Amino acid sequence: MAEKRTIDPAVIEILEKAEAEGISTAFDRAETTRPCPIGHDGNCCKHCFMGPCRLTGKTTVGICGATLETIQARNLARSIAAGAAAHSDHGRDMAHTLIAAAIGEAPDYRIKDEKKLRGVAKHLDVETEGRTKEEIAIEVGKKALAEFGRQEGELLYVRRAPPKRQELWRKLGITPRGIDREIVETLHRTHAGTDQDPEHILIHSLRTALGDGWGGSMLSTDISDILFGTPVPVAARSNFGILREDSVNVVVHGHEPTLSEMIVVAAGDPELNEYAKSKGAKGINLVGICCTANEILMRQGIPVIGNFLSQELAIVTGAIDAMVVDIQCVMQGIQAASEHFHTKIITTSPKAMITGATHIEFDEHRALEIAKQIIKAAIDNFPNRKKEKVHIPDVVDHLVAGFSHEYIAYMQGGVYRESFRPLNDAVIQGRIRGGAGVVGCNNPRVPQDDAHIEIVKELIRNDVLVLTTGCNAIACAKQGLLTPEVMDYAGPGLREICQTIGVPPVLHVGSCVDNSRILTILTQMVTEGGLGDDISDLPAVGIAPEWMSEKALSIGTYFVASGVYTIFGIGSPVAGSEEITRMISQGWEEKVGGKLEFEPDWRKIVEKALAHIDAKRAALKLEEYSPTRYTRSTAYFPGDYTSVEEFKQGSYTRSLIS
Ligand code: MSK
Repeated sequence: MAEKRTIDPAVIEILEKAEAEGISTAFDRAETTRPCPIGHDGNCCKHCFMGPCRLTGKTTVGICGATLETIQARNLARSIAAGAAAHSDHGRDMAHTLIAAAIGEAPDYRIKDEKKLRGVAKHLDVETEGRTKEEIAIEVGKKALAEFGRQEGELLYVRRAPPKRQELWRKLGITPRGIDREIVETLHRTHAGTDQDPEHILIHSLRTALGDGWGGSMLSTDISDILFGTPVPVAARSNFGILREDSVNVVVHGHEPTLSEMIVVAAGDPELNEYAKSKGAKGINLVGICCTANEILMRQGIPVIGNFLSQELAIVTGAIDAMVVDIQCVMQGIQAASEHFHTKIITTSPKAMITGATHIEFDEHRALEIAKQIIKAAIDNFPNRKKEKVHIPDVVDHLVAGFSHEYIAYMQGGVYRESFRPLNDAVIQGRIRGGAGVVGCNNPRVPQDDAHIEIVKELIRNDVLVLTTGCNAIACAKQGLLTPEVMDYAGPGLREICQTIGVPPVLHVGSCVDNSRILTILTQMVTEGGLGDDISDLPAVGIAPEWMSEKALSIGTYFVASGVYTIFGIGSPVAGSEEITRMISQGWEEKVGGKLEFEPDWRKIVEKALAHIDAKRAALKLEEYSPTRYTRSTAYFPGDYTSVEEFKQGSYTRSLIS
């Protein structure tokens, strides 16, 4: 039943098409592939070849004597390190591109945001006085690269955190020394026969993840803004209805904006559009999936077809002439799906190939030339499209994206008085109850987008301002939650503030690496004053309703290490150990003020989030939040239910968007 697999009507239509045509998707495979219960709960160790050791039944230690807790800690630490590596390697490539652009070796790129460049230079101790932007950019790029390979001292960006947080990290010895160094040390510590103390292993995970959040990811965001522009609000469209029967449809999928930004330029090339016409198409229609979509959506308003679980289904429409992929979150299943149609899968990263796909390697030194070659390959494939195999669901949603932290500060005071004062005051007064970063992937173990949307709706209904990234942002886009119209459904206090400032109650702040923007926003709120002196004082939470990737674990861990209570949906990778579960929740909370929990029920996630926000408000001695204070009506609970009790009893039906 397609309806049980997703809440997205377009996905339902295409799932039915896939089923009718016998095409396997991740939704099918999730049903036929049962998770291994031992590995699922983190009870399996395969770090050496004496095993794999499965700790189940009477087996309580591995062959080497490793306890369940040590095995669990090793598994989790390795996942966090892999996630940190993925984000950070992305950041490293951005730094290389910046240098290449500045020295003239990547002539298709230029420094678009000089103001941001100068701001970043300051953070990296790069002199700006009397220097050209290219000179500054070269040194910024080199300093950024040095942060990856730094062996001693502290990452320079750590100074961007509130002073109290920095002190805490120093006291605990978890200030990251170098981005790569902490990742490598995790791999070393978790090698057979090295670090055998679970708490000791996991404290290093905090350090590794901090190297991602305040290092690799933050550098990636900053350099992307320098090269491609710092996002400002932009209107766009989403979902499958953005595909066009009469045009060459090119999908970009993956994560790095270096490629997708150049594909945007190539798709607008008049000669290539003429060439498309010569092949019988009306033009070139460029759309995105996953976070590369978020990158070009945030800066260019390029429409987004869907999130992680929509990638194979885009191909099943039969209307995609080329799917151009780079790194991360690209399912190998797209190749098998493409073999049922004319779709060309084009891999582009020197780090990532797919057997059977066409590889056109991207090189930033010849960026536009290669991007044009890719678009030409898509155009050449257009005549192979079989009309009778095409079905494009007529579903389109509208959205506003582009809320960089710079814009959020600007919108609260303009160029001369930009600040976080209005937002902080609204929180202090209780108009806004608190804030939530709702982020992360899709996971076919649960209905696509359901928890994403329900959680966001409940939060805004309860006057919680939502910052969204990644696949949650795309889920929100597809359900109309990124439009000003959604204001009617926000709680009265939040609505009042959003209307005054002129923003929706759900702010799209970017891609996975842009979760670092949320760290910056939290820091800006602390710096503004009135809400404590550390991130852990803020009435704020982090939520990843449908997480699946190791990157999500790294993000969650750096949020925790920064002082944020973070709740993941789906289930726990350490469910097999009560001790490790306690260590990363209460244990980490005692150390860093943030904790990591896994809660499959979205209703409980909302309850926990609101309870935490209220507890933080009480600790700050702010007025108790009252949903009725700023309204004369019952608008607090529009839709099908009228009270918190009704909501808690689960008698809620979806009415907000439909
Ligand atoms: S793309 S990491 S599925 S958010 Fe960044 Fe989406 Fe998760 Fe990938």
